[in-house]
Amino acid sequence: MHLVYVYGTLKKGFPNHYLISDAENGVAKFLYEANTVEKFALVVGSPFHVPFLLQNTNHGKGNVITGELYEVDDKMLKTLDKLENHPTLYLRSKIQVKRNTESDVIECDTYLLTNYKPQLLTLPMLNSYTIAASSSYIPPQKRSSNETLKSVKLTT
Ligand code: PCA
Repeated sequence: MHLVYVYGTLKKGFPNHYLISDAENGVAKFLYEANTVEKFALVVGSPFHVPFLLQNTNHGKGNVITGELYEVDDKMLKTLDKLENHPTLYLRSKIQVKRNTESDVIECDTYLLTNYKPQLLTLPMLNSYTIAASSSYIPPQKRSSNETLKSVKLTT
């Protein structure tokens, strides 16, 4: 099993939650709401209003982010990797989270945006992805391929 921290459209009540809650895609068990130990920049970007947790640049920018911790099996991890276009768009990466201020640090996987355009750091930085922010989200099925990539990633 794997521990996966979700902070965006996979959360309960958000547009891609159906993927993590569908047993056809594998097993996922919601554990609890959790906060990142490190501060991160969580921004909504690209023409499709996609939430991105930016890989840390150690500029001391951003916030402790609230999301949800799940325990998932190999099959579900593969489903999530596909949705997140790992490792081309997001990179599944290890981060540390805590259930609350007194609890132990948990190491888990999350999907970070790497090699991103520096302009993303000028966008408003959220503490958590909200329903209001998700109202403008355009799901992958409605985008032409690679447009998200081109708009947020530095070319390699
Ligand atoms: N889904 C993943 C990463 C960004 C997104 O929209 C998540 O909810 O964590």
